[in-house]
Amino acid sequence: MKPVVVSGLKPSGELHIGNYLGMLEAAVALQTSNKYDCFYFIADYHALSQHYNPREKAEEIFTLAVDVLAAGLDPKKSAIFIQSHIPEHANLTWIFNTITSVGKLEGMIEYKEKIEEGQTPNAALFDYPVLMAADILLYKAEHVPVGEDQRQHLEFARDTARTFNKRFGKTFKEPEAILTRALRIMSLDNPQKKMSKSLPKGCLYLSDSPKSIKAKVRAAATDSFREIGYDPEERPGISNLVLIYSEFSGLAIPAIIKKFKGAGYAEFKEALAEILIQKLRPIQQKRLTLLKDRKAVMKILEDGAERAKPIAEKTLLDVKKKIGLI
Ligand code: AQP
Repeated sequence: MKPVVVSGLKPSGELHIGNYLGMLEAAVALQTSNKYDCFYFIADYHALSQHYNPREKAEEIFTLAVDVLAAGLDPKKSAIFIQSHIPEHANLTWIFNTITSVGKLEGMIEYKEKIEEGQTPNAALFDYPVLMAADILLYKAEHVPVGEDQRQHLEFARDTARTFNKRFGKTFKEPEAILTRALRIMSLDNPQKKMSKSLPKGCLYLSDSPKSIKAKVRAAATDSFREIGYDPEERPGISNLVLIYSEFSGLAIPAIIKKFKGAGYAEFKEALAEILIQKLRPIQQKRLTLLKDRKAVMKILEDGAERAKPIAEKTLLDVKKKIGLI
């Protein structure tokens, strides 16, 4: 059996380039390597932890499925499914809740950030890391491609595996992150914050039109220096743009700084917008085709759930035996 890779994306709005560079690109590369059994899911239960409109949720799930397929996830290589179609995710969460301390959950950075952003916390937002641990451990994942912002949650999943094994006997492997570049793409309008679906003003979406890309990049926050440079601490705005340029062009950061020596921010931003337009075009074209074929997309998700379900059921059965329910 190949090592297992698991990761998810929340249908809480359209995908942005932070989701793409932080997670999706790595997820596509892992499935393409043929070295892993990949499970990628649409984290609809996670999305319910934030304020939402029930009339929009089904559409957000569908659009996210379209986005991930357009970005390169391939149902022939990976199981792609909807989290809530496998109830074992929620069942295992409940069991993990019983071995999780409230104090540990209170220390989670993302939870604190969401409250600072003005979200009214509900128990699901608080419990988010436990559901994420269940998502990962249910499939006995060894690797989890996630952006840098999810590192603490992954550490939490590792702790959960350790605690469970210690109490009930060896059951889970401790998963590793695949964070080869530990990317954190910052918001375009406020580079102190990460680009986030819940802060739409700072997002550059995979679906943005060339006109919108140009306008967003032109308006992106920089600083009062004149030269293009890279110093995320002192100059977070321009550094974020240089990083995005590097990721989409494949050029190393020092090479970019050399290339734009003597150029102003306007010229650099123009070039960055062009690269983004070019690189996102094939994804957008595929996206338009998929949007017209709802039935095919939903079938992919059903087939993905069929593949994931027996594995999830087997793990939960084992867990129930270990904890004394069976
Ligand atoms: N700004 C980012 N830079 C790098 N990686 C990022 N990810 C998210 N934002 C960035 C990575 O994208 C993957 C999927 O994220 P998610 O949809 O499950 O939830 P999230 O991390 O909470 O993403 P958002 O955009 O910030 O959503 P909201 O605002 O709804 O909470 C994850 O692997 C994440 O690391």
